[in-house]
Amino acid sequence: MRFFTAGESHGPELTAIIEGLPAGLSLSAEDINIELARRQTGYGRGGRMLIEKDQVRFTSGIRHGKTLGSPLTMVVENKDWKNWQSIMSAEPVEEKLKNVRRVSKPRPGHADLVGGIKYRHKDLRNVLERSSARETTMRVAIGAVAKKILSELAIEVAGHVVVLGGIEVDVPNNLTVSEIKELSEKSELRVVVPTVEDEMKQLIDETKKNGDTIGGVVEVVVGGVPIGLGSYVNYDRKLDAKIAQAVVSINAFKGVEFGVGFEAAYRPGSQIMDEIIWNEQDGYTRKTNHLGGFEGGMTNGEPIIVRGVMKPIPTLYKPLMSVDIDTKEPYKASVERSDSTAVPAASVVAEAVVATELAKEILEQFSSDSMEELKEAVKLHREYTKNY
Ligand code: EPS
Repeated sequence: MRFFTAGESHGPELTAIIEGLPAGLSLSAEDINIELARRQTGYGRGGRMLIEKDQVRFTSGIRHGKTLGSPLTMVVENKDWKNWQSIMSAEPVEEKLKNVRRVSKPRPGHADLVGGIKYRHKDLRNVLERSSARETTMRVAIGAVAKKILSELAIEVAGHVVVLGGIEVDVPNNLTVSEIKELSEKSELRVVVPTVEDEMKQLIDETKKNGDTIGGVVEVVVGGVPIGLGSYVNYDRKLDAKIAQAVVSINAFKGVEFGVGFEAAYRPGSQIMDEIIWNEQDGYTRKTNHLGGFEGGMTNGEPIIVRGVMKPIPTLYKPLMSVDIDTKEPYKASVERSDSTAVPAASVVAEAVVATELAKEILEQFSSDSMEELKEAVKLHREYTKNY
C-alpha cells in the first residue's frame, strides 16, 4: 500500500490517492467523515475550523460500498476556497491582484524562509500553503481507511493527549485501549482524566490572550497487534522506525518515544526488559510492557505505545522578530490566522499515521489482494504464534 496527498491549504480541494488496498473492504464516506470531524474538534482551535466541515468524496476505487483493489481517490473540498479564489488561482491573474496576501516576512519556526530559499519563491505564501497543517486532513482520511482494515483484524487504535503546555495528565496505568478510546472521546481536550481539563482550558485562554501558543505530548496505543510485524534483518524494515518517521512527519512534531522511551536512560536493564510468559489461552506475553510493544524493530504482541511531542504552533498573534526578504530590515513576522493549540487534533492525526504504518506493514507481510484472503492469513499466523 502506498499513498500520496496533495492540496494547498486555501486551494480548491485536498486529495489523497491510496494504491494497494485489498479488494472487498467495506467502506463508506461516513467512516472517513467521522474521523475528519474528530480532527476538527478540540479546545483552542482558531477561526478556520468554524469555516471548514470536512467531508470526503470518493472518486475512484470503490463500488457499492466495497473497495475494488484499484487506487482509491479521496477528495475534501476547502470551504474557505471561495474567499481565496483569485489569490490561489491556478490561472495567471491581473498584475494588481498578484501581491494580494503576499507574505514577505517569514515566521520563525515555520517552513516559510527555508522553503522560500529552497524553491526560490519570492512570495512565501507559495510555501506556507502546502506546509500548513491543513494537509493532515488527508492523513486522517488515509488513516480512517487503515483503521477500517485494522478493525476487521481486531486491532484497535486509540490516541490521547498526555501533556498540554506543561500540564501532565496522570494517566492510570491499567487502562485498556478501549477505555482510552472511550474516555478521550468524551473530552474536548482528548484527555483520559477529565479533572485536568479546567486547568488546561484556563492555560489555553491565557495563552490566547497573550497572543502565544502551546504544545504538548500525544500518545497512541494499539491493541490486538500480531507478533512479528516489521523485521530486524535490515534497518529499513524495522516497524518502530517507520512509525517514528510517520509521527515526526506530523506538522510541528519534534520527537518520538516508545514505551518508557527516554526514561530508559535513567533505569537499569532489569527495570526495562519485559519478562516473557506463556499460557495456553494467550500464548507468549510479557509481564510488563516497558518497551512499548517492540523488540528488534518487530511487534512482540504487547500493545504498541508511542508518544510524540508537538512544539507550540509557530504562528503567533504576538509575532516574533524576523527579517523582511525584500528589504532585509528587521520586522515583526507576518501574522496569519492560527490556533492557540492543536495538540488534541494532533492526537487524532497521530492515531491516523500509526494506523497507516501498521496497515501498510500488514498488507506487505500477508497475502492481501482481498480482505477475505488477508483475514484468513492473519488468523493462521495468530494460531501459529500462540503455539510456537
Ligand atoms: C494552519 C493555520 C490555520 C489552521 C490550519 C493550519 O489555517 P488558516 O491559515 O486558514 O486560518 O486552521 O489548520 C487547518 C486548516 C486544518 O484543517 O487543520 C497552519 O498554518 O498550519
